[in-house]
Amino acid sequence: MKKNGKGWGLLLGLLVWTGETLPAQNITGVDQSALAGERVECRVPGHKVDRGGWIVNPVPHEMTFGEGTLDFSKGFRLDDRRGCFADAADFLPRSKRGAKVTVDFGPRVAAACGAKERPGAYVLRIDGRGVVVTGYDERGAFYGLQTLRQLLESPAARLGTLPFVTVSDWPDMPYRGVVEGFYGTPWSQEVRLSLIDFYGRFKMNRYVYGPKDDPYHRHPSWREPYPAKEAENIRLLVDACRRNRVDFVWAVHPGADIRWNETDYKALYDKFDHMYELGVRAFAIFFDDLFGDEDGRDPRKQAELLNRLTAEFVKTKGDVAPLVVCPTDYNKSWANPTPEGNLAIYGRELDPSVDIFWTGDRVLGDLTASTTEWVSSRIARPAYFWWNFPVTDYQRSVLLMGPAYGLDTSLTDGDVRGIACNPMEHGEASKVALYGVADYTWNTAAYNPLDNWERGLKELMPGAAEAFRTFAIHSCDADRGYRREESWETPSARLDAWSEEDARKLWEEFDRVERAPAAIEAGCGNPALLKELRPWLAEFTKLGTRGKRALALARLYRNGWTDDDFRSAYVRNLMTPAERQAFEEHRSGTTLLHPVYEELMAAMSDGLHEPSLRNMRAVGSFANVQGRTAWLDAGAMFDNDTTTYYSSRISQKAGDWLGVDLGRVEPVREITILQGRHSQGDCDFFDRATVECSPDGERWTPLTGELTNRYRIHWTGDPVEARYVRLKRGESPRNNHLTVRVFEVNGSLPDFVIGTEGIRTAASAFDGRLSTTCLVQGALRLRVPAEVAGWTVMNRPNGAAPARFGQYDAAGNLLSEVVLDDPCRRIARTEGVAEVRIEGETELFEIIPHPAE
Ligand code: LOG
Repeated sequence: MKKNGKGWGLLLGLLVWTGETLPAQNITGVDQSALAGERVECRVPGHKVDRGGWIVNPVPHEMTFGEGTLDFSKGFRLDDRRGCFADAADFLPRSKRGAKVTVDFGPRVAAACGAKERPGAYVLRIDGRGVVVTGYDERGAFYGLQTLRQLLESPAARLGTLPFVTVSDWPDMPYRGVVEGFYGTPWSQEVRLSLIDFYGRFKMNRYVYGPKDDPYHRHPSWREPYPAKEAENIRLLVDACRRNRVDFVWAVHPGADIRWNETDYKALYDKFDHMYELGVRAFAIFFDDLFGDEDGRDPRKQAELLNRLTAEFVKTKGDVAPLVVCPTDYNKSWANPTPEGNLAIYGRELDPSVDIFWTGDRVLGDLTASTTEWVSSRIARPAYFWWNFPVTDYQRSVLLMGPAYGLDTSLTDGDVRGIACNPMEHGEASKVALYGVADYTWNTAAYNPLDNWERGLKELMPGAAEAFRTFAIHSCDADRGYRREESWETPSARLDAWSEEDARKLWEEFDRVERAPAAIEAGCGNPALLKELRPWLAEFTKLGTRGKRALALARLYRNGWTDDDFRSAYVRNLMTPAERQAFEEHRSGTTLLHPVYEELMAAMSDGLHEPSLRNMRAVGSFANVQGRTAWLDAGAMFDNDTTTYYSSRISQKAGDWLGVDLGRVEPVREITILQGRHSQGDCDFFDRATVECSPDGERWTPLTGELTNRYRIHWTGDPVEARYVRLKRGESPRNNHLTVRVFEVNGSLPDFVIGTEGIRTAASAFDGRLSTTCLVQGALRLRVPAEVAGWTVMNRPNGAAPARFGQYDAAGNLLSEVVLDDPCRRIARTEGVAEVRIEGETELFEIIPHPAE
């Protein structure tokens, strides 16, 4: 491959940010003013806090450090007064001569040391005599031990001493934990066990088991007992929960096919009994997501069932927790607000012991004072908040690794019973969010989302915390649904609002992005977590690489470099359809990093446009038609793909039109237009429209009469000499947007294309869009009109066997041949050529036939 000195310099520039000023070349069309890029404001509440090396999560309510330290270099001697913490205290290195650790609980001892009179409260005292953990109850003592464990695991404990300290602590909300309530692959037994330990370690106390894809939880098999193996697994989960002082709540979802009769009551009772036999002591019934006219939706019948089970099952057994129900109206946007609504009926008729789930103002929503007030005034009790975060079942292509925020810190247990957090199907990765939920529900007023997130990342991946943070900060938003802050520390970059400083920072961030996955692979230390992250990490590296390159290219471009070496490097940095698909399946950087790449590449493609025989461009009355990034959108009308479309993004009005500029006058024989995002009842179209054409963009001739309510418009007729074709809006009260999927003139292909054997999406090679490709596995044949002086061919060379560009005479003799082994080739016309053939295998981004001067 031919490379001159300039080319090497350019390629080096793609690898490192040299910091040197580039020599300006012929600067064209780029605004050179050094404006700052747009900055992203972080709206995550909170700030990082220096905790002096002593990290305890949830953050304790009261923690008072004294003078002095306790030496534990000889280990510990456990005095387990009630004999129930041998397991829970196994983190203590034991020795007879070690420091004494006394663990006890009960209202009497708790009162003596000033512990709060509240379930789960404890006091932990460390002084010269040793360590004393006193719980108000058994769980309180267990929590005190968790605090002790975390102090020992804290960075500051590496010196072999603990500080003299008194911790007085208690949970604010009675329910703290998780609902496994998502659609998709339920967690594996290993992940569930690992999570249950995690709940215990961070003082969460509830695991509601209700995976939508467990057939024994829902239809068809909710009535049937679990088969032996699954039953044994549940038993093991219950045991693990008991060890971790977590209530295992088994949920059933019978609504889709339940009949309100004795047979089904009995079936449910027996299923509960079967679960009771497996050790389950807490139950929930879900009536969410019933969208038809199922009998199961009836709130009165639901309340009757819960009341009867409360009386006949819960109270009779004596050791079963109050039931929990998820109503059919589980969020405000779907709820009937009236006294006849589901919630008000529960408020009046449902046994007051029963807890009621609520997801907020929407399915995916914040926990706010207004939503808790709204619901509790109807259900006549505080709701149990089902938080649909970080669940991703509505957008499985992302991981939500950002801070847990959107939780009002002024709420108390009088407003809300607590949180059941609905996580991702990726249980290990969900621990970042759970670390936050644990903290919020325990010490609500002091909850500091950003600080919690910083601590959580270190807790979960101490061996690669920085790299994990880089991955997490760019993996926060799903791009739809529950919108989250993402990439808030990274400046953006735009070609027309360039800041050298921001561009450098962004380049450095892309560099960290590129390197983070390797660091995570090396330092993660949790194989199960790594397994979940891996598909995203693979894409993350690639995102970093192409982002760096796009920035380096943009910098050169701004200095006027658009020569063939530049074009080659540019084409190399385009994504193939396969790469795009892989990215779409495992996305990160959806709000900033990837859009920066897309926009820079799109903006540069404008400058790489060359005079072509066929340069289809969208034209129209809407401002975004000619806009830089919208050019990509408008181009979607020419890409032969009916799933992509141009959208005006603003209301249509009198006089609007949209059309195509063919670049030269051609005989127009056929026009196909597809309006709307789809052809069934979409409102984003001109419901009255006329097709017109023009040789100069000024004098227009109608080709059709006024067409009414037509999504698909097809015109053929005697050829008309025209350069412009447009769809013009007729008079209509409609003010929707306009979307157009297809705008084809003379078929999707230019008239000089004469053969497309073994070619997929040939139009993409002529659509003026470098982001679309045409797959060649055969021969693409082009006629060579007299006015063609040569071609630019942009392709992704097939490394092993590059395609060939052959020029043939009228008799079919090969006159010249060029091997397409460089992404950008400029080829001159050979004397006597009549036809061009591109043969072999390649992905063509664009072929541009140049008209002679
Ligand atoms: C489902 C839930 C799902 C979530 C997020 C509830 C009560 N039910 O819209 O299973 O994981 O949304 O997609 C839900 O939230 N329904």
